[in-house]
Amino acid sequence: MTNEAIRDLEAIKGVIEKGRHFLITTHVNPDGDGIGSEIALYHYLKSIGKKPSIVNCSSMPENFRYLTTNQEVQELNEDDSTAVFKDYDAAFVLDIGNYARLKEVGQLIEFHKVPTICIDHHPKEDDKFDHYFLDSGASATGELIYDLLTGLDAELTLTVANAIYSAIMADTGSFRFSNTTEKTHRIAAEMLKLGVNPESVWGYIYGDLPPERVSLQVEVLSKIQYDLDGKLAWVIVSKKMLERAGATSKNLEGFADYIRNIRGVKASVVILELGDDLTKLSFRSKGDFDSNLFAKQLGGGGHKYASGARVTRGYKEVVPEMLKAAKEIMSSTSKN
Ligand SMILES: [Mn+2]
Repeated sequence: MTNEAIRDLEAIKGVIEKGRHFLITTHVNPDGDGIGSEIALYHYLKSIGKKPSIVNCSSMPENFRYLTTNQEVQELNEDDSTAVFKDYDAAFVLDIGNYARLKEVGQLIEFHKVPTICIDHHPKEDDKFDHYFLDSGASATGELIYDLLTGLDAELTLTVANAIYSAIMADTGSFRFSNTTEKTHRIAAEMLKLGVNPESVWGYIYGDLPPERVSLQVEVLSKIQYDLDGKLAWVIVSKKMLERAGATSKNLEGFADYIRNIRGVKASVVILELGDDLTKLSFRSKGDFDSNLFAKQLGGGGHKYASGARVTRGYKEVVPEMLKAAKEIMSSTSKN
């Protein structure tokens, strides 16, 4: 698969120069890359006298709260959304992959015809945005924020550096996934030069596990099932399991990565019960197995080794569909 890159630097520069009040947003259930990228862009826009607002369609993940000093990251508030959205000169949409993952924020952007700029490292799915700064070869959206800011001759502060470094750390599995490149490390090195402390960043993100997460992990790991000669490992996480552990779905972050690491496993799936007719799937893979194709078979998408899908059917119905898709992908890849 070849990488796709569109960098409308001049157009984006023009939008920033002309406007003042900018919306910054990312996908539903934001991750470290989305949040770190938002914070970095927010502080840059502030530093040049603009008025940025970060508004997401879901709440802030606890383990990235250290990147904020006050209420920089807000969750969409239904009451004032109409009044506020009318005033935006443009919206920066980060790390999105698929427009539907913007949920209500996406609908408001469309309704109020806010000009849009997409900054992303997912493959381009459509032409929904006015401008793009997109490179599917970048390890993280944080890497593209770095490119954008340096392209705009921004002076990178320690606050911005921490946010960019955290975004990249989150999406590269702490610099170990296949998306990690020489450039990723060069950017990271520059962030360290600006004063980022890698040990404390890692500690904030991964070294502060809530006990309920660990309880959930114990149960989830005990329920892993194997198929396709041990090449597929999958697990159902029911609402009851979350309740028993006192955990929420946010505590599942990283589980699919962990299960992929089992010897002989080529693909892992975490199947989360969201409702009677709503199931979320997280896919991870390695080698030839394409997670993006896997997710697409179930109406989702993502990257080659990490993807996801939300299906409007109960998990009992989804499991056989998932197994069928896995089998098809496995047999077509083993032929190559
Ligand atoms: Mn990302």
